[in-house]
Amino acid sequence: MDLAIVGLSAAGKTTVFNALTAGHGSAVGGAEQIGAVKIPDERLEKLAALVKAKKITPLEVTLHDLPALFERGAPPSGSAAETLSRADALLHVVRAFERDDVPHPKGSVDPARDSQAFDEEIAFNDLGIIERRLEKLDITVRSARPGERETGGREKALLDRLRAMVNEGVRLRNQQLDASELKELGNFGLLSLKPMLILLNVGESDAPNAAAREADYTERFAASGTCVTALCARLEAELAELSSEEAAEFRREMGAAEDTTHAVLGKVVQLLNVVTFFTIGETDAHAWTVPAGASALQAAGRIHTDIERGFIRAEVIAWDKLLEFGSHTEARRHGQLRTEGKQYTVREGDVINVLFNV
Ligand SMILES: Nc1nc2c(ncn2[C@@H]2O[C@H](COP(=O)(O)OP(=O)(O)OP(=O)(O)O)[C@@H](O)[C@H]2O)c(=O)[nH]1
Ligand SMILES: [Mg+2]
Repeated sequence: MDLAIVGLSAAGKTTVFNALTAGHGSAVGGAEQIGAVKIPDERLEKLAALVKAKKITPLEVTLHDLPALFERGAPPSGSAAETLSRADALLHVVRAFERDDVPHPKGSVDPARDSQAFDEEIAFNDLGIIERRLEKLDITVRSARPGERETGGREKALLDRLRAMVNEGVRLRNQQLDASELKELGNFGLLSLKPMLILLNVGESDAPNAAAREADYTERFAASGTCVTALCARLEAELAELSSEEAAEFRREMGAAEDTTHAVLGKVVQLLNVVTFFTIGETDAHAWTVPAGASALQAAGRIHTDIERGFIRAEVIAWDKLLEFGSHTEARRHGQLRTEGKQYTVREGDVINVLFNV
């Protein structure tokens, strides 16, 4: 899962990156930093303990700390544009902290304004992409053979529809486009299609009220493709450098919520509309994701293409059922270990063992 951190300059993007990665980023080209964060999962830890797995592989999010986008109206370019097009979601850091020694590029702190303005920037950016693609299509369709003309016509109809929506101020990420349409749009790098987590970066004195701010903004901005969270990035970045006991003590003193950074990552998973499944064995207890609605065959492909190719059947059990029975053997004896075929729809928390033959 790839997450690009975006927002105005001095919004606190790098501070958020440091808070989430505990300062473990590495510089890549340009002004970009990259860092991986593991998402702790209690279910996986319990399963690992059950089978005494030597290794635990939780879900991982790759974070990209980018420089401010759309400065002086220029669209993203170079490595930033590439990172954005590959990102599964955007983490939009919106400044809500006041600080005289760190000027806000717009002269005042107004998170609702900044959030709206950023959406307008990406809408404008995407309109440019759509227009250019439509112009090109127009030329190819006119000179195409009948079969190709039909495909081109379908794409044109889709782009015309999107253009109308973007023009009306609709945020495409909150629309239910169907999978084939999304696939068709996959290569264009439309930013307004990316799910977005809006992160309100509140000041230190506001940290105890973060939950209330989050609730307020959730009501105003959240939708199917948009989530909201609030935290004080500077405080979290400092806490990330302490031991967990010290950090907990500090949080109590500050009146800050527990484990804010993990909560943020949990929201990312929620936003991406994926389900988590597990494979467990003595060597590795592993968490994986597939898009919601994915089949057992797709899950097999996530693990390894060979396993997908040689798929015979899958043994499936819910993680808590497995813990309840204590082993696959016991679960099978009680008829709780199910045998499923390729078409089975993976459920959240399934423990899957794919039997395959290559
Ligand atoms: N008081 C306070 N200061 C913060 C907070 N978050 C960030 N800052 C400060 O704001 C300044 C800018 O933060 P950065 O994290 O560098 O912001 P950025 O968005 O990465 O900025 P650019 O990369 O220059 O676009 C730094 O001096 C931070 O210490 C916060 O939650 N509270
Ligand atoms: Mg920065």
